[in-house]
Amino acid sequence: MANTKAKLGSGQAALGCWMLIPHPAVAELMAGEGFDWLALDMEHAAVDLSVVEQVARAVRPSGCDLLVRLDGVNPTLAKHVLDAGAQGVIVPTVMTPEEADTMVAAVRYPPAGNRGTSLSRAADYGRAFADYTRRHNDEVIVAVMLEHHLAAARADAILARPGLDAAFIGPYDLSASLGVAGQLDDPRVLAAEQAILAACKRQGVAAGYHVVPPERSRIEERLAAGYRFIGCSLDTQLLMHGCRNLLRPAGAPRPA
Ligand code: 3PY
Ligand code: MG
Repeated sequence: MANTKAKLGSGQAALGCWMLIPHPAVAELMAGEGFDWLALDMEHAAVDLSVVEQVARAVRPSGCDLLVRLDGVNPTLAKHVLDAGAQGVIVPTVMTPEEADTMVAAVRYPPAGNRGTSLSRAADYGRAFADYTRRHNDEVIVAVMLEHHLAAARADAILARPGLDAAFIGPYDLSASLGVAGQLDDPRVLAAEQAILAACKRQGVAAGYHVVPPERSRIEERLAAGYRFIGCSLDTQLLMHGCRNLLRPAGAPRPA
């Protein structure tokens, strides 16, 4: 079973990182540092399916799980990324229980769902067909992103749907939905986050949060608050802050 699924299912935290740089070397390097999962972003980065497949190859030797953030509530894309070898999907901007159901069904083989079988890379081109097909429904990871205030208001109804491993807050979109894009400390944003966190706890779904600044203390704060599926910054921010720390240790942006 995937490490991330086992941790989330047993009440532990699974720490990952987002990837916007679509290159297997970046994935290999980051996976080797011990993240439980990496999330390759097909919503906001120039990632195509051939990159998903290359990244899937690059991360597995270290036991890291590859998750792919889809471009929306997109069952067809979910099938493609799982066939390429991803262990699961992160679905952005889920707004309703029906959308959650659609995606839970999309990643599972019949009779539980409607994913098509194949002799794909995920099934070792057919050599592992029986084994992969038998185990897959229990092992696939599905996280929904709740990142709109209307989704926060219906979080219990969405998260009560069966088959969800985690609910991930996207703080930027959540703040944008409230008319305060990027103001992550706005009281309305914080209240919506609390509503989602509380619903996660009530419904037994791991709460997730994207901590964007690459600062350990912020990750610790979220862990202490009860979040268990934490995106620890992203490759581009790690690189940017690494450069700044070398050139301007105070962290100031580049002077104009
Ligand atoms: C957001 O903040 O909206 C995100 O999607 C973070 O990954
Ligand atoms: Mg978002």
